[in-house]
Amino acid sequence: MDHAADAFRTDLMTITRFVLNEQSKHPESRGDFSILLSHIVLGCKFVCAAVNKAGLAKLIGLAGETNVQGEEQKKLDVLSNEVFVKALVSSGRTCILVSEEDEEAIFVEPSKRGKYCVVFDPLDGSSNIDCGVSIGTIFGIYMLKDGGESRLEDVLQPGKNMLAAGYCMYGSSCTLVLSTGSGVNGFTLDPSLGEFILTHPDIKIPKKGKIYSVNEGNAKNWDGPTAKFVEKCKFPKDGSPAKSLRYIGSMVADVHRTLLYGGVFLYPADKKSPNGKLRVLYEVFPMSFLMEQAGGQSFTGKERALDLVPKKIHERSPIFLGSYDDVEEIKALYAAEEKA
Ligand code: AFP
Repeated sequence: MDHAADAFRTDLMTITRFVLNEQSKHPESRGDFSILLSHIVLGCKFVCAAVNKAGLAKLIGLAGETNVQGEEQKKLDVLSNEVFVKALVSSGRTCILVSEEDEEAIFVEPSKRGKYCVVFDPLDGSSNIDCGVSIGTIFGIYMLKDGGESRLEDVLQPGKNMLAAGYCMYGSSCTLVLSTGSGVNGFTLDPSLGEFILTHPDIKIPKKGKIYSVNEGNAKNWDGPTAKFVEKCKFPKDGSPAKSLRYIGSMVADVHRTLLYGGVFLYPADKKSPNGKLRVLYEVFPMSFLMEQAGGQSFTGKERALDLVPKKIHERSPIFLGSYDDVEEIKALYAAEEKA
């Protein structure tokens, strides 16, 4: 990409224009999906502004709050959730919402009801807020199964049934990465315009990567295949160079780097957490959807992640996702263990 030329571009592909272009490929479309996405984009802009202000408010004590350790973090979690719930309900296009912040699913009242179900984590990685590390919003969208009454089963669908998934990363810039099922595109918020501009068209993850990303502090509790894979990353026996370790502890940031640079991100099962830590509906599924759409893979240790059928809305699953060849190696290690 020619960045110098880009800085003076006058023909900007905003996310709205991009989504409307996609919509025009489906003449039967009534624009409901585009409206829903525009409300998600609004939520992302709001949270981005709030995240940016949070640090400043703390620094100069503007928030009108006492500067108690952790208070800002809690507030931002709750605020982000409120913003997304309100933005989604007011779109008039949703029927069920599942948020990481709410124990129960939200069933939208009939007068505001639409046909889409949205699962989301409004502010993932929130333990990183206080030190200014990148955090993000993750979302996935399903269609109501049979168009009738909405039921919990409508959000307990395998990830492969998602119509779209994405995340917004609040980092050194605000980046929204989206897939509506035909590739992955990344948009960066131009604060002077207040618009997300297409900056990363058609993202493809490298087939093999040089980075592995995992919380190695859990290593003593890992199962055999995970331990073997990480050992191979550090001490390859085939003459290939060792992989570098990068771990932020904020899934959006770790997955974003993996998507752009290649490699593998894992949050495996361990003896203490047999199902891992990450939540199926609003962490594992959206990120797996994006990985596959970018040419990578996603695996739970047993199956393709997107084939999983969740039984509960806050269910967890182990996850290995990233470059095609790297995940293939992990799959081979699990297959070998099962055979043995
Ligand atoms: P928090 O929202 O509590 O910070 O958790 C973040 C997260 O769900 C995900 O974003 C990270 O990948 C993962 O947890 C990090 O977990 P560990 O701290 O156990 O490594």
